[in-house]
Amino acid sequence: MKMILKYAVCILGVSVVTGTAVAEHEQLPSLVIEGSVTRAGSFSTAPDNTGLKDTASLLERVPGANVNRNGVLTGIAAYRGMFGNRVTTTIDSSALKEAGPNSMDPPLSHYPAALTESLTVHRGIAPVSSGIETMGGSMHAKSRKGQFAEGEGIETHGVGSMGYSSVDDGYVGALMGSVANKNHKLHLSGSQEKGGDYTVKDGTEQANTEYDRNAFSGGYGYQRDGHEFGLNYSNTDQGVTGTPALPMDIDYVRGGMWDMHHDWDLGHDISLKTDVFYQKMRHLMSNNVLRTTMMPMTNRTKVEAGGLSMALAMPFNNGELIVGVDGDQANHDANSTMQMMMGGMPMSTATNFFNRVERDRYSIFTEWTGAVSEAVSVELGARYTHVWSDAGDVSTTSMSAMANKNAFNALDRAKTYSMVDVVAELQYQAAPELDVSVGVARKNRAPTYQELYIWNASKANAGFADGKTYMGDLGLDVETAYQADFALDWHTANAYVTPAVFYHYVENYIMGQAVGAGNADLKWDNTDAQFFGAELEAGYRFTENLRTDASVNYVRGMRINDLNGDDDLYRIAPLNGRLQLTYEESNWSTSMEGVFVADQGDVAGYNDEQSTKGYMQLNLRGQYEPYRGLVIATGIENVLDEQRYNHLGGYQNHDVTAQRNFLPGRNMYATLGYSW
Ligand SMILES: [Cu+2]
Repeated sequence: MKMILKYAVCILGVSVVTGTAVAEHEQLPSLVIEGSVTRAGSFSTAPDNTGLKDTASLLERVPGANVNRNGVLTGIAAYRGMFGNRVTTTIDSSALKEAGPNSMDPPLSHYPAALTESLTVHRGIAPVSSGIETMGGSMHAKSRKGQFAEGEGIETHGVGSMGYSSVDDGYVGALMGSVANKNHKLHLSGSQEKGGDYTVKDGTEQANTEYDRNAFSGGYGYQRDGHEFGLNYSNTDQGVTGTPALPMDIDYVRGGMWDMHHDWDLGHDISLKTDVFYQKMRHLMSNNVLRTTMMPMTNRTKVEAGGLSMALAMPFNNGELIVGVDGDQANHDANSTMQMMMGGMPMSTATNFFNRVERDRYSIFTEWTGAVSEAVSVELGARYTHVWSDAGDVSTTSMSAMANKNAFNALDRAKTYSMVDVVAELQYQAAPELDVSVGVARKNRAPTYQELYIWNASKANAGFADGKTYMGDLGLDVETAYQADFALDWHTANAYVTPAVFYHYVENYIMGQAVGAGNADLKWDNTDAQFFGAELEAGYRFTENLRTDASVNYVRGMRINDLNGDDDLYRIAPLNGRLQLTYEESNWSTSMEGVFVADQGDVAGYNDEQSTKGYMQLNLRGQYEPYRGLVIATGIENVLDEQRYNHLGGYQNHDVTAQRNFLPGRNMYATLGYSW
């Protein structure tokens, strides 16, 4: 649990490693948090041994990234002020879909942190090759799958870990093992996490934060003569888990995903990469599984989805040319029930809210990356995407929803969108220790099914958690962002400084507006918006054993042509930073980490977003490796046990007039990990 961010900076294929990153990584396999800024501008982190539950939590350590936290296991990825469906998240190269319409199960909740090998975030403007609809960024999680044998015989590898956290009386246990020779590999893994409501200062509990998740996965891999093939199945079985920022909690999310990969080396530096996935998941949520209510509601949902990506890479004109096709299809259904007292009589209604909703994407792209001179390299990409979506007729037994139902069923709901994304990035090695990168792009996103097809006031709005009811709009246009990004990367053997600034202008930005909302508070509508901000990371190694690392993130999101000066966008992270001091010896290390979060007063007026106070947090961590592969770690988070709120954490019981959800109080954790 080295809390340092390690930098492997690659310039035109030459790796310059700052500090002792490589040596230590070999010593503590997959247990260090590591960051790498590469030429293509991606940042990778790996779960450490701090007993992290949610892979999305790692994003809080990625420059420019953050997490909209609706529950302990419900972390929605945010990057530079954009979140949810604007940010592409893949799991093992699969564009996993959420089972529910309120993003209770965002893609990163599919795999527990203990079984995640790495999370890679493309910094700045995401390449077109990194996914469909990457307007707000692109990130990729990779699960642990063991490894092929390097020699002739049979090798077994694995990772086992267990951890305990005091703040929620929670435990996590995970085991992954693989048996392989150099051609065949079998792997199997399983994990269990369970915990209660976490406590805030003085032992008060934050309601609706208990969690329960089991996961297992297994697969087969094959490699020989230029082929690498893998077939995997992963299963999620999440039980009763709180999402205090949302109107309901999770009863369950169950189901699995199949994914298949084939990398084919055709010789002459030509390769063909194929990824296929299929998923089927069911989900039940209700407002009385963890809360008490006079009006019990449930929502039963399911998703069935699949996708295919193929990318052919070949040498072209001093660089590499990739030509690819991607496509996926997703089908969503949601059925809700509601009970209430009408004139002293219990009454219940059933509503088929989303019926055979489908959203399909077909996309082709080409991207060239290469050197145009000794010091300058370029990435040029273009992608064309066609999105088709439709929704079946809905039904309801609720009298008050009848008119909206009839109106919706009478409409033509099939929609098509065509989008062209273009990216140009330039990397310039201005000096041996200074890299400059400049990027411009045009990126798009088509409306989601929730934005199109919510036909009666609903809070199931892809995890917005703003306490408002929303209405969809079949007339929505595609969002188009014009993006510019500028970053410097200065690094020597003992120091690094990497400032970055960006500006995005978004045409037809989709957000809630009060105009024409019918029986809802807000209706999705197009407007224009801008995002700008900066990130800075810096680090310095004082001695062989002592180093410091720091980061600062700032982002502002504003509406253009705002009404009455209400120009701030919703759920934008406050100014925040981290400062770490790390002391490390060959088999032990300790670190002190300060987290700084400023007040957030730039809040949205249209949905009554509340401002938050800033805070500081102190974390102390230590770890010891008594012998190779065995790591014992312990630490105290929020040492001063301060009571504070997460601006991105939503409101208590989804009530915008209530306080925000508390962040956990003082937490002592201990973990034991063994890898072989
Ligand atoms: Cu849900």
